[in-house]
Amino acid sequence: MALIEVKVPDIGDFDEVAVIELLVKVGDTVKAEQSLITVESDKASMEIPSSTAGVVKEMRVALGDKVKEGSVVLVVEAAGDAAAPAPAAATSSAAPAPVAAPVAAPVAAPAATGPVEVRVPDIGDFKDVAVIEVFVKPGDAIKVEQSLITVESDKASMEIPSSHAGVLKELKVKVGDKVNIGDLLAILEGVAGVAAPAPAAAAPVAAPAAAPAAVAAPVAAASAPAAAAAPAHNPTATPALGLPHASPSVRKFARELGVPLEEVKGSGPKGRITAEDIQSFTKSVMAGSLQTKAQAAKAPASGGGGGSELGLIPWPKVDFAKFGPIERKELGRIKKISGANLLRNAIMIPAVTNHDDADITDLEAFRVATNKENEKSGVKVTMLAFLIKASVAALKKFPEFNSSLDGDALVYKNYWHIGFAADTPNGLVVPVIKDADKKGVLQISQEMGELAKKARDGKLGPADMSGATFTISSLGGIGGRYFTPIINAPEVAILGVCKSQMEPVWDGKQFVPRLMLPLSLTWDHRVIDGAAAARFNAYLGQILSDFRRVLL
Ligand code: CAO
Repeated sequence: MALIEVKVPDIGDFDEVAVIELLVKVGDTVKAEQSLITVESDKASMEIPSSTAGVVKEMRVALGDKVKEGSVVLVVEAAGDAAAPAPAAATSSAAPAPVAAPVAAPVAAPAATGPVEVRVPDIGDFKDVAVIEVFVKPGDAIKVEQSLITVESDKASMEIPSSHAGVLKELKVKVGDKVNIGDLLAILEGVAGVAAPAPAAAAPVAAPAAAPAAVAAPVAAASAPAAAAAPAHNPTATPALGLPHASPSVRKFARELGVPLEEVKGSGPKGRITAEDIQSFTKSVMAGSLQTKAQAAKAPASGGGGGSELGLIPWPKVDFAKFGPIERKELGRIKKISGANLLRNAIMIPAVTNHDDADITDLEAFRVATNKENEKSGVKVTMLAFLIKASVAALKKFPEFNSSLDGDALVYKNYWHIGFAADTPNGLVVPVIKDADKKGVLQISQEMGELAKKARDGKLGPADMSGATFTISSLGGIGGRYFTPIINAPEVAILGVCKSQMEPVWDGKQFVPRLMLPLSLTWDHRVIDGAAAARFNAYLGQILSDFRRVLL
């Protein structure tokens, strides 16, 4: 089968027009007259149709390329002998009639002496084309060639320029009106020194009779193709390949902002996209209430932003099933919510973690003894309750750890509500012991037990989980040495605790066995300095090693 170059036909006055849309790609089967690309000048856009049917083998133009009559658009393998046009027709060179864009009046025309009528120039075979935009209003000072309105057929849109300069006295058309050649658009009042064109010059240069073999003519080219140049033009056709309806100025506006037109919902007649649609689309994307397809494609499978807003490379997309059997499970509600919060806090807080050890030998002995004594009461005193009490003492000594950033100000809180991370079958939650400073270790232990049970049963209410000024995350019952907990914003610090163990500690004379508790304090460097963090940890360690200090 023959390979045929499809070329840009005679598109009239247009020279070096930009390719703004590619409507087909390699491998597509195209019909004769199917639109292949859209080109655009500063005043009009038009679709360039195929001169032949077949399969696209090669694209010879890319977005942004400038083309003119004779430029090869693509190479098609003809569908069959019957469908393959004669070479001359296939290259489109013989196809369309010379056409011309609406041309404004020459400036040097005789001066106007009174009101001047501006009429629809010869726009080729266009009949009853709809006015889709009106750019001017009575009182406006109009320049020669200034666009007054945009008209649109189903394949092309074009702006109609003024043939005269003057002040717009009366506008004779409105959006939705259908216009034809010669229709009165506007009445201008001549202004001093303003040229009025000779009637003949006001109309664009009409296209001569069309060439007969016009299959490759730009269908309804905005530059006023001659009648027979677009024989297969279907006035009832919907836009080709779902191409959005938008005037050249709107397309330009969208391109300037990087708005993907095909994703904008048009609010104009027949779904036409207006400048306002572009604006509201942009606003929605900026506000985060809308994602473009490109943004969505970059998002990780687990949802949320893809990091593109941070200039990160896209999240890796791996077909895990390629490497072995897999099972896919949706994240639970708590994981989804906490995940988003953790991500924000990890990214937005310049966090540093200090690790330290506290000698809790005596405290643990005291705790065990207390629990023995209180066996009958049913309330078990936990190490975490002591940690909460000790933390309150440290927070009181170092108040910035109990604060929150509010813009450029620091809000110091004169209450001490301590959150504790609780592991539940559904995920991590953080219930809060309110007014821990006013409660004894026994009461804290009891409340913690109740809150931890509520957490496991999924019965915590928002009030149980709000208002914390500092959080403790204890993995002590599980194991591990140190970790780096993530701050629970808007708090500014969090204490991570791991499993205590007996260690040989040098007492100045000898190694003695001591129960050492690993502490990991993460703090917000915008609020807290490293020295303060080290002091906080050291003070906390002192309290834990001799709990009587809490009373001081
Ligand atoms: N070192 C050594 N042992 C410890 C310890 C420590 N720091 N802290 C607690 N333990 C031991 C206790 O002695 C107890 O042992 P026994 O059963 O022998 O008495 C056991 O661990 C359980 O401790 P506990 O009943 O006192 O519970 P807890 O106060 O430590 O923990 C709670 C309660 C709700 C915090 C816990 O169940 C939990 O969910 N922890 C996980 C928190 C978490 O996931 N943090 C990570 C957040 S970041 O992802």
